[in-house]
Amino acid sequence: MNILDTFSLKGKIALITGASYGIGFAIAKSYAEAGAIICFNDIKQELVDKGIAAYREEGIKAYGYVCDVTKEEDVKKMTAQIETEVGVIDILVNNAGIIKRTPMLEMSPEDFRAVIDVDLNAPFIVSKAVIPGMIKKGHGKIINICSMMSELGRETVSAYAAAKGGLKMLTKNIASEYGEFNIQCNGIGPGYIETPQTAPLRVKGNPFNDFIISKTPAARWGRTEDLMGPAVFLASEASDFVNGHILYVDGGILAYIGKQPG
Ligand code: NAP
Ligand code: GCO
Repeated sequence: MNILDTFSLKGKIALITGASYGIGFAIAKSYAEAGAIICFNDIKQELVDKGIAAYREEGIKAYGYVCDVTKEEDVKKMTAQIETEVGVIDILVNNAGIIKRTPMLEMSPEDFRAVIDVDLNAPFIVSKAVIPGMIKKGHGKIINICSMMSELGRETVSAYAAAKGGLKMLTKNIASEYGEFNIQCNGIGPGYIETPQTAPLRVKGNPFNDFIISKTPAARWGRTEDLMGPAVFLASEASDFVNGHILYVDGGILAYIGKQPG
């Protein structure tokens, strides 16, 4: 087999959570280009409809589902619907996520819990719903969208960092527990990427914008396109012996102390 064939996702059924736009949409697009059948969800019907239209504009017939990934019954129903309408899921990307930027002492336990619920509990819930089908099929790929905050902290993102740090370890645990069933579970740790989630950080004059550029050897914000190749690699046979790994796609932030003054 030609080495490039091992990167093909032809005929694979992929579920990308929270993928009406942003990073999830870009990953879904790359999977479609690699031959996969795309399933995605969002919380609101209007967003699912917008997502289906956006995929159609890219020439992709995507299957969209309204589902709050924090609700196990919703997730079980969506998984069963996909298995009936499309087929058993081969590739799961736990992408759906939220962030609340509040100094910890001002953050309510409810807000802290809300972030943990979407960013950590939901990947557990969705993976739990999808793994049995992967075991029956004899293979599966789970990719968890981690973060720089799986490794680093910063002011105002205590809940998000706790969730993404936990997601790194959940990734390693799923890899450990289900590797024997030919299921590989890995993470992607995006750097600072231009999406709606980081839009507040990129507004003109926000010093954080220049700070991130000074901390990134690539000297730029990441683009969702930068994640497409790594995501295809981790979803394909090319990574069948990669398991429990977090692949940081960050332009070098984690390797760099930051631009020297002067
Ligand atoms: P985004 O633009 O805010 O999109 C997040 C998506 O998740 C939206 O479609 C959102 O739907 C959906 N979502 C949120 N809560 C949900 C729930 N309970 N059930 C179902 N869907 C839900 O975020 P993004 O920047 O694309 O980030 C995607 C993932 O990458 C997140 O896990 C984020 O933590 C991670 N990440 C982002 C960056 C970055 O720099 N952007 C870097 C590292 C990691 P609604 O629109 O309905 O809320
Ligand atoms: C923030 C940003 C980051 C990015 C990303 C970095 O407020 O620091 O939102 O958390 O979203 O997770 O990898």
